[in-house]
Amino acid sequence: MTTLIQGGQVVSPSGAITADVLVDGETIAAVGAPGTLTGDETIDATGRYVLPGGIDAHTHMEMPFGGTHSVDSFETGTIAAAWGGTTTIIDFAVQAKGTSLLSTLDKWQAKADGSCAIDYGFHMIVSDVNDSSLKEMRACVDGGVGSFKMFMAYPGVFYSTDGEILRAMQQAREIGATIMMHAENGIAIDELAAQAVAAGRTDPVQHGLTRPPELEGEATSRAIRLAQVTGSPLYIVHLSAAPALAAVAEARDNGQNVFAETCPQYLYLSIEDLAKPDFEGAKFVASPPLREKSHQADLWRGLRTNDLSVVSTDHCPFCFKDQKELGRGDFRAIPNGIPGVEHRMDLLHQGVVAGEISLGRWVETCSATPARMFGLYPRKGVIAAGSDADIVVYDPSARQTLSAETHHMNVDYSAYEGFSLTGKVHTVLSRGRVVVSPDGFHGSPGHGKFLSRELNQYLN
Ligand code: DUC
Ligand code: ZN
Ligand code: ZN
Ligand code: ZN
Repeated sequence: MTTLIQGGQVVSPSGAITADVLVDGETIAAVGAPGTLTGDETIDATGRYVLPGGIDAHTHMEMPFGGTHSVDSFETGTIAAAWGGTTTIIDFAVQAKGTSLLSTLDKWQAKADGSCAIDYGFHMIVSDVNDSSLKEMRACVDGGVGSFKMFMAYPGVFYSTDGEILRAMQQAREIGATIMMHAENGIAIDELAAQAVAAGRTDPVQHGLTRPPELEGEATSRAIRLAQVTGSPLYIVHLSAAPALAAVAEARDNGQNVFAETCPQYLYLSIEDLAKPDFEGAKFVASPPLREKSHQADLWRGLRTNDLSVVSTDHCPFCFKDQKELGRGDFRAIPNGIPGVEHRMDLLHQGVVAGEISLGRWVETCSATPARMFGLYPRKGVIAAGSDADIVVYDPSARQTLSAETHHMNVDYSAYEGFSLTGKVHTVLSRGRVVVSPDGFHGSPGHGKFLSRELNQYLN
């Protein structure tokens, strides 16, 4: 069975061209001038964009955190992703201290296998650096998991010392893997947070005030120096603040293999949301925290200059009612995370509408670059003959209002409640199958396949 996507503007990092796209089975058979191809069925894309499916390289489905777990399962989370034009997620397998990387990977594979509505891969969170974990990193790479997240925050939980980070980076350098870093100085932050609680300052906004931008900048610089000494590629996750961006830009100017992502929440939300009364600020607790609005212009500039090369969501949903509640009276116990996997493509499209980024840059940061960064290109991230038919037909002029009433994520609030947006997903194909159309969802759990990834395709 072939499907012709007709008359749309096919968007790539270099811009848009009017072209028809022929899908045959699970892959793209041809991209041709309008009217030159025929198919058994057609999808009318006139007046719409035709995009490579979004790749969200940072999600947390069913993630254990602070005695609870994020509320989207691999099933509900990937269905929500599909609704929003994301056709691949890369989630994180989380090593618990005292356990092995390979058993961790097995555990996460078992959660995702048969549950995902779209294709998925994994990064590995390394929280126990020892000889056997370091050795297992190579087996992870061989199993298609070539990126390892470490934490400079959360002492006693995920935290690694500089020495441990150094050892993991030496191994990453050896095997060609990329170290992903949560760069916040957790030792200093925990002290500031303890001081706040001791002084009776326990509201959600304290989460932001005790994690200042300077301590993200400091940790980012330190991670960059450790990467420089070891020669390891480094990818800074969820970059939120101007000092961290400055450190990344300097390292990149020096030719170091340093990359960074930001997330929609840092572009659109701020510490003012964290300061909302009646504990509502808890909805916006994530780490790094939401910043003063003044950082947003820097982040948009970073997206234009490629010092920020990827936009991911860090989707990590906790319900307001029964989970965020855990931190009433002590902000340190609020589970860290904001839901967002469904709205990344739409929110970044607002940047196109506002003239912050180009159409090509939208597709590049949300699909093409994450594909290359995490070894999925050209199978994913591009509309070209031979690539998987992961395709989004996007209506750039449709209007929508975001709300927990209408979203598909399994969480009881929206961080973007009432946001009025221009642009909306029209049709989504996942490996050739129409999973979303204007009349609803047509996918199924288990359609999504595990993606064994190559190494970072940007390494020099
Ligand atoms: N970092 C993440 O990337 N996700 C959830 C919590 C955190 O600190
Ligand atoms: Zn993190
Ligand atoms: Zn995360
Ligand atoms: Zn709940």
